[in-house]
Amino acid sequence: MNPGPTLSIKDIKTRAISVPMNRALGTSSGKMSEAPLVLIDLETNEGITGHSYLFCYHPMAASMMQRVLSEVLELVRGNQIAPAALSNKLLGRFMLLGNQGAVGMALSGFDVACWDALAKAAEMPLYKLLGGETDRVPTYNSNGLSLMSPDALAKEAYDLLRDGFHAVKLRLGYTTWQEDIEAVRAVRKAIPSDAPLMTDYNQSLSVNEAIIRGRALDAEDITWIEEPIAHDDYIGCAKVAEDVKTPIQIGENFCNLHDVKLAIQMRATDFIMPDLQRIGGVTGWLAAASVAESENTLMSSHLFPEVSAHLMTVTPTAHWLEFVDWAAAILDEPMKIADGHALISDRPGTGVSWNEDAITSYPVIR
Ligand code: SMN
Ligand code: MG
Repeated sequence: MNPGPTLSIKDIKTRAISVPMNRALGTSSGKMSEAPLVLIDLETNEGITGHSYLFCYHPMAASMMQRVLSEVLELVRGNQIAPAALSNKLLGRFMLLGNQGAVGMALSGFDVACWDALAKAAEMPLYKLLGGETDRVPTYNSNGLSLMSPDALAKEAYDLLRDGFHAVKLRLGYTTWQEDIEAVRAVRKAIPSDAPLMTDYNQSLSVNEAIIRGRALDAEDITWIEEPIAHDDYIGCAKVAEDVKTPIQIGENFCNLHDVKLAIQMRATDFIMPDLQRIGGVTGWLAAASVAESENTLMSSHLFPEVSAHLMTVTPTAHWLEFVDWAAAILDEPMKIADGHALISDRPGTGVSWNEDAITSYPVIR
């Protein structure tokens, strides 16, 4: 193996743009039709540039994350790219402020760009550098299926299974449980009977309501019920998981290893799905995957399919890759899907690199 040259940090450049979503995401807590993204270019003194992107949830958060990254540059300029050591140093520096939210997200984006640069220097795709073998991972289409009419859901579910997908995720949390069931049945009818169907409440229910709705969903052949209640109410989540047969899925809001460990040990969830940008990038993900392994807990990903796909190949309890196409328009090689799997490209690094013409066509976030 070519260990590649030692890399040192020269500069961190960021740009914030707003990319329209092909299908709006309407959840029980509002509708998003644009993806606010921060693009990170980590330049090294050796001429290799690491790329990553952040999803900001709200355009306002873009400038917050950019600000954190400019502070990170002051702390790491000239340092060797050694992600575990850098992550330790930066988490320590921001400990008193708190490493959740925009701070933690910016640090994760930095970590992912570091790993991209390292894999490029080693002239290997990231999954190979990490010890992975397979270049394809099972994925579900998580675009669309927002809260809408049963007819619109049926049509969209059918459309989402074109282009090689075998599984989809439906957003729930209508005013009544009967409407939730109606939505599930509309989707079920439109997809093959053996197609896995995930559901997501985006934290909209009370514990009691989650138990009522979860029990109703138990008859509907659902792969998981995601975030039925407030994500950090692990006591409440454990009550729901105890009373509902369908597996509960949480994790997109885990901010560190303690969250992962506590949620699993409190039986707050059956499965976990950490988010690359909240869990600490590649470095944080690998640690979370090892907790999931030791607890025999199936682990899926949240957003960022391009990089998460690499990580799923080295996640011992890997379950499902969440696929969204929100960044596809600005990538020069968007992910390919075939036969229910995401295909990882053999390019060195994470495979994330920019389509500069496309980027200039989208509004800059200031
Ligand atoms: C989600 C993701 C990103 C923004 C809003 C909601 C959703 C998911 O919870 O899991 O896909
Ligand atoms: Mg979710």
